[in-house]
Amino acid sequence: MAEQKLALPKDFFIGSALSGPQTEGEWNKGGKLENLWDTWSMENLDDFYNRVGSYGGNDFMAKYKEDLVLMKELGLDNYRTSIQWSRLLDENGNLNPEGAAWYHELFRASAKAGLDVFVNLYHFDMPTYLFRRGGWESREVVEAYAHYTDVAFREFGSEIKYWFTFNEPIVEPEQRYQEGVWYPKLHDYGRARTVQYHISLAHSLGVANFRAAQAEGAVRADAKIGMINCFTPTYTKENPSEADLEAVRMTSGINNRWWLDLITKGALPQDVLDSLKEGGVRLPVRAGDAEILAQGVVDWLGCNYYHPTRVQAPASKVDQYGLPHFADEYVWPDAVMNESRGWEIYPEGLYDFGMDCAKNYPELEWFVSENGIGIMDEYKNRDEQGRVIDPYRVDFVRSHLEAVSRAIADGAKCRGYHYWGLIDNWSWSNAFKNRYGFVEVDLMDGYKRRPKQSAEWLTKVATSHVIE
Ligand code: BGP
Repeated sequence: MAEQKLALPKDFFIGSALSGPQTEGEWNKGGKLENLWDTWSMENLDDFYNRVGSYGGNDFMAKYKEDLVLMKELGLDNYRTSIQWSRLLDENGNLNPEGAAWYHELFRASAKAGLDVFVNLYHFDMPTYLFRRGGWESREVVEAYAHYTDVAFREFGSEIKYWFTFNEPIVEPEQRYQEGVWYPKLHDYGRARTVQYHISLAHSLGVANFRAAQAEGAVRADAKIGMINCFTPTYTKENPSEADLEAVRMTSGINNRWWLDLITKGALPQDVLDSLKEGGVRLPVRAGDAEILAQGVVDWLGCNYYHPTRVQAPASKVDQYGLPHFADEYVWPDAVMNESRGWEIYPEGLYDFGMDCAKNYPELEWFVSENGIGIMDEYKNRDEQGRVIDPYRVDFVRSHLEAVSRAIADGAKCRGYHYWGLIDNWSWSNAFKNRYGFVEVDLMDGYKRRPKQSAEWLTKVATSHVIE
């Protein structure tokens, strides 16, 4: 007998996520100011794969009309993008009319194409002039972000229904301040936590501004505010020691619970704060902060899911700077890897996330806000018509959607799924190395779009809600 195919609820939405800095291009046109990606590209282009810097995105500002039609043709009803702070406001925090006009035009064209737009306000794109004033280490920048959100809510409040304060607020602390991967490439656990704390305040001020603008009628009455983070369900060895479980508690505490508590309870997890304090990490807490954080409760959540985290007790409890080190990586011998990206493929993690929410945050509605697979040298696998042949992409999405379907059946309040990068786009310092799209972007042919083989499968699933 043929195996029963799983299905997704009828009102479950399927769309795609993208971001302003990775797609728009025109980095210095229309009054757009430099952000850290532009600055890093200018300072050291060698840090970017094939020396492709931030400047071009995937040419979305030139191609958005055809891209929107393509999204719709492929069966999607909505997509997420982000407003670039460095495009919307000038250095004095005033509206840049050309930047505002672009986003109005994009939202108008999206509605015309029959697509709902989910708008995120910050996607790792710190304006450089604010970085020079301290970036997320500075309260002044937290205030500047709050002002930016207020301008955005009031400018686009009648057009947009789904708003998000941040994409993956855990990533800048880690990549820029802790792991030394992204500009300014620091290795400082304490400064990373300051950044994390300030982003939490910024998020909460943003939510407060949203509520105020909505109460005044400047934002649609049916609009919702959310946050998007990359959640990494955290596992350790079989038969773990107490110390291994402790490593899980703190790793998941910093990456996952910190944000889940903030957005559902308006407070940060006390056990995590206590452990940071014991480890000598001083957060820049001021009187009145608890009241600010209390305003951070959202209407729903986006979960970006790519891979789990596996940890074990650390060999040493301090790093080379004397700061606390809570966990070492655990290499699971059975892990299936996406070798191009170095990320484990583990669909069950999404099911576990759903069950964790159902148990510990039972009121919280959420959706999968990013999920996808980026593959290197994909252009080499083509059929006679020149189409990229990418069965692994179908396998990846199918297995993750199946995990979602099972989670929903078991009580998860998961409302939809956005694939990361329907159309290939610029991936930070990896540039165009790993391709995520169901649609290829040909860099040798004016960023031309060409659906890959997997696109047919996506359309079937998106329109039938049956996981083929
Ligand atoms: C997420 C980001 C996206 C996107 C994606 C893929 O962390 O929100 O911006 O880039 O990951 O990762 P990468 O581009 O690093 O391969």
